[in-house]
Amino acid sequence: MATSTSVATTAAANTAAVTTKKIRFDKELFKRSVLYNVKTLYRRTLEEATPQQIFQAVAYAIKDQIVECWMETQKAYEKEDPKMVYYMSMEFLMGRALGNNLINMQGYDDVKDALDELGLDLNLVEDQEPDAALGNGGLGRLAACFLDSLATLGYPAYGCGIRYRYGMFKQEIRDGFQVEVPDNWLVDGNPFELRRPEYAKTVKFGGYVTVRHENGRNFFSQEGYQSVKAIPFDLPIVGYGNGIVNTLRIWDAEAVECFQLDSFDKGEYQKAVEQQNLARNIVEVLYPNDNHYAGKELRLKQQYFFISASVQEAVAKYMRKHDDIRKFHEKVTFQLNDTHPTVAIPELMRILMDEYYLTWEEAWEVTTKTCAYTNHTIMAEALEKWPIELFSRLLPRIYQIVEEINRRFINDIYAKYSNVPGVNVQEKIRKMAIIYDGQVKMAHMAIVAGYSVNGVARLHTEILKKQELKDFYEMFPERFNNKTNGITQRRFLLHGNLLLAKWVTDHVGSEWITDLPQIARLKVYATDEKAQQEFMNIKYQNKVRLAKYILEHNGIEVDPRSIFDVQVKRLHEYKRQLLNILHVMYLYNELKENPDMDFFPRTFIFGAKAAAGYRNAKLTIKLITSVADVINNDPSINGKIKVVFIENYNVSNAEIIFAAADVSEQISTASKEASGTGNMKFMLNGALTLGTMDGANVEIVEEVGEENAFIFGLSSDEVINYENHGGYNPMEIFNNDQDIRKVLMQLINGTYSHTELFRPLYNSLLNTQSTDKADTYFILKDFKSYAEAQKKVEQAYKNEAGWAKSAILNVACSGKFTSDRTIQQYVDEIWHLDKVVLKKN
Ligand code: 26Q
Repeated sequence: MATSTSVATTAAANTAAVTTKKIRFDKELFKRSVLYNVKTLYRRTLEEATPQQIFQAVAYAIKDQIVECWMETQKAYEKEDPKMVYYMSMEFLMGRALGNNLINMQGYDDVKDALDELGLDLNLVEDQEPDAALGNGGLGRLAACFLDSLATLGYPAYGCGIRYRYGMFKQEIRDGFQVEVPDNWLVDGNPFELRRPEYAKTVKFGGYVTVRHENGRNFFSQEGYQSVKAIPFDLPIVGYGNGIVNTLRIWDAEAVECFQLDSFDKGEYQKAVEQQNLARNIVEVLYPNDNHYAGKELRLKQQYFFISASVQEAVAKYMRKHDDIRKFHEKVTFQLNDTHPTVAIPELMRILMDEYYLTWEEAWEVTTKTCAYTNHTIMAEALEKWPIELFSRLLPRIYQIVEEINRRFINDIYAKYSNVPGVNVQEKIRKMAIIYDGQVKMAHMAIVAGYSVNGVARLHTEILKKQELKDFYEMFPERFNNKTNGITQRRFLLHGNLLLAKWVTDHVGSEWITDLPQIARLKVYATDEKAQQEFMNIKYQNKVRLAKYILEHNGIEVDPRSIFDVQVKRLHEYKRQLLNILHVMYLYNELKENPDMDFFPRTFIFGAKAAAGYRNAKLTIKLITSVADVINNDPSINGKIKVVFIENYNVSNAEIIFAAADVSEQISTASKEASGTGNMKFMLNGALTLGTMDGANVEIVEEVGEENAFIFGLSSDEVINYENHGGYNPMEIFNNDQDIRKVLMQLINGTYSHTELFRPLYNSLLNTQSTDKADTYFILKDFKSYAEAQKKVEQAYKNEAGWAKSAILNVACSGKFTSDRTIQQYVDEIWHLDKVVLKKN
């Protein structure tokens, strides 16, 4: 793919054309390479090889091609020495690599043909690859989309993360309940990864700190600690059609010393076993919590483990080329994906002071110019607060540094506010301190020690500034900025929806692949009858594909002519899957009472994983599957409603689901969903949004027009206003609305299960038993408005031309929501990187 190249960096956002490099695909060579790989890896012929072995052979053949460009790119970075961004994240929800790499190498069709000639189906080969599910949901998938955009735009970037032995659990539905099954994604080996033992680092935990005073300053040293060796594995991130290949570096843990087999000293042996166990535990499994903080010691170990290794490597790499560590921030920036990687701040301070002997002031100058923080939530229960006892025991030197950051920050608050009339400075300190009430508040540290704080959608950033982080915004207004999320159209349209991608290209050319706003040229086709029919036909074929998937996986038959109404996302009370299923129960009641009513057939599709310990979330899954069982098996409604719960929602089946959706359910309680990114994937695939004015829905509606979406419910201001006045009284609604009362009673009267199973859900909405607040997510409050919006969906769908028009306009107006735009804004407004262009000689 690459020939010999020269390099040039260009100013950010400038006009220099990126030389398009297409893989020079040699079909015969590729076919020989696949056959050769099957032979050398497995001692088999193609006919004897298992499907998994064939996948491995194909993947290795592709990797060989990627490696050329990977080396070229890294050589170019080495030579040009551009500023780099390190995207630090506990999660990278990459999904499968093979198809994505082929798409970005512009080799998908060629490889498909070559495999055809070998009698192989590329789709089936792709299906053999396990998802790299190293993430929970939105935050992790965002990191993956960002890496795709960084490579495609030609920006020098590293992703830094953890090589979990077990990623996000596989979800099985047994007897209607979620069962978590371990995801042993590495069993067959990962053909795309490269182990790099030459870059291993040592990470220290526990022990105590000694101080030595010499030449008028203190020297700190951690003693009596336990060490873990961090070994990096590199994964290639292929840019689209530009020959650039960036790196995602994920760290594995190993014991520092291996067993001394000749050592029968009991203490030594014990120590070796302990170190082995410590190392194994750290990277064993991804915590499956989404938007919920769990103060687990192992989680903090994971955080420090990959951050210490990544920061050490960033510093070492910088020092290989430069001699003045005081200018580190000119060549390096760290983007912290939520607070999870925030120990990067004291870790960088530690290295600068304890290993490079900078003064506090010098180290602070560098650190605060290096670190930037992205906030992904306003939900109080998701904020990380570590108990001092745990934090200081595990990271004694790091804790000292955090204490000093806190001490100095409190002095700053005091200096700024102690003489301001009307300001209670003690109150400010109580609210803003990094260490308070026995806890270390990671978000406060990330704001105080960074140069940028960003929210992930306009509304979210405004709420941060006006409510959650108001005091910090007042103190550091220049640090706050918005970066509305985006998604990569290359995975979620070009790869996930081949039919629509081709249709778009046939109508407006292929520029949209790297310049999504060009897709707006489709607007003229929104009212074109032929285009409408073609569009609806493609949607139908994608619905047939999903119906087939559902039949295979769920054994449920669904009608592709019905409205596909889809809610796929993590299960959380604030996302209100409960509102959706209660409405289904209501519709079913209507239909039972009035079998001849005018009703357009509807398939309600859900997909969601619940955190393993989240009772109400898991019960909601059981409610959905129970309602599905009753409704799907009731012949009296003639199949007018079907309810499907898709097992194990993940990146791979998401591509099939988005392509087939008519209606995109984005129904979070206003103010709670920071952005959402699924909403964008649906829009790009021509689904209409049924949603609240929350997160990025606000901006989606702004782009496509309210007439092409279905908006309902309380506004974020109304929600926040209720919250500030002690909530609202759902009992009033229950008492006055017959329909709602009937549905709620069905939760506890045995309609869908024995009477007590769903009692906790009933209680969460009404709470007749305790003094806890009821319906904290305003489900009953928004119910009527939601039901009305759903009625409008049905009316709109009956007008096929009108629906097609709106759907095409959704595709056409999705340009803003590419992660290419988001990344360009990070580059221009936060990171200030230069593009690297590979030029053919
Ligand atoms: C924290 C501490 C201990 C264990 C787990 C966690 C943890 C893990 C994952 C906390 C939060 C998360 C994930 C949060 C997340 O995915 N947030 C979503 O981020 C998206 C990208 O910005 C937004 O679009 C979504 O609105 C937001 O919910």
